[in-house]
Amino acid sequence: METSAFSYHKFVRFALEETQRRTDLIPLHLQDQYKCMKAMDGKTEIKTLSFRAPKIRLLRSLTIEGGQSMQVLDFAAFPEPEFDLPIFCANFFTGATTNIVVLDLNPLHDVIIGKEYREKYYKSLVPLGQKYAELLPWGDKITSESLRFFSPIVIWTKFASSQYKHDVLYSAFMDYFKAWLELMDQAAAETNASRILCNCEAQHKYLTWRAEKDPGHPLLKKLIGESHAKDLLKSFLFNGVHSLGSKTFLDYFPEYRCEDGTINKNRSIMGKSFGTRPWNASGEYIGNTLR
Ligand code: BLA
Repeated sequence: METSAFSYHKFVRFALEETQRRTDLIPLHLQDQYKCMKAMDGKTEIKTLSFRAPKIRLLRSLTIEGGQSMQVLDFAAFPEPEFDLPIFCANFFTGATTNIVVLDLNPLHDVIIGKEYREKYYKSLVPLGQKYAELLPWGDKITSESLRFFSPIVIWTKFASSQYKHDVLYSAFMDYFKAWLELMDQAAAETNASRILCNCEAQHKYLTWRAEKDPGHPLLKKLIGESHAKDLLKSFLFNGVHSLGSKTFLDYFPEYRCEDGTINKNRSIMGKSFGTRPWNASGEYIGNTLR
């Protein structure tokens, strides 16, 4: 019998300790006013942390603790633009009845058409992905727009809260994060200016997408109100969206343009697809063509 609510804090503690063992974490104090805040319901607690390190532009974590009814972890690590490293991404939503999980090393560059980037970073990690894809099976149909940001080793899963899969999730999180740190350790800084620019733009496109369309926004707005939520998204969660590039959401994703020039409020234009994992056991893309 579980008496106390499950918490994601140990995930954060593990990640910070593990990073500290390998590099120098420097606190960033971004959004210190949100370090620990209460949601408008007076109960739910939101905590944030942010750091940088020599190869890491931003490592940040957001946890939401709402007792038995809700636990959320949003943990990410973004490389400095001199590195084409993937973006570490852990988004775990635990509600009273269901869990929604995305765990991935989100690719900075194409892994669907070409094989260069895929082989550089994912080839050796495919067995790890296979192991957890069996334990945490493909979660249901997903939007094509999200899939574009996922790698061959993405863990996309949903499970009932009664299934108690959190131990498996914790070990997946630890293994994926250690794999990311290993890649970071080995990464050499790019010196070619046009490649650095290309990394910068790819990261900016990713930030622009998530700052506008992440599925957690409505809940965040409900918890802390629209203006705090927007501020948290742009200056904390997806920090860099205003500094790494100057293109707008509609420059990157023109298909979202409405006739009056505003951004289509829908999260997806293409709709949901991919009822099964569109990557084979060698990490090759086997889904239909993505735009
Ligand atoms: C749902 N979160 C989802 C879903 C995905 C993600 C794929 C399923 C809904 C869908 O099919 O679109 C996560 N999607 C991602 C990630 C990327 C992506 C990580 O494209 C990266 C590129 N989730 C959070 C936070 C909250 C949260 C911070 O990360 C809450 C504050 C909640 N996620 C949340 C909720 C849902 C969800 C409530 C269900 C929403 C719905 O189905 O409409």
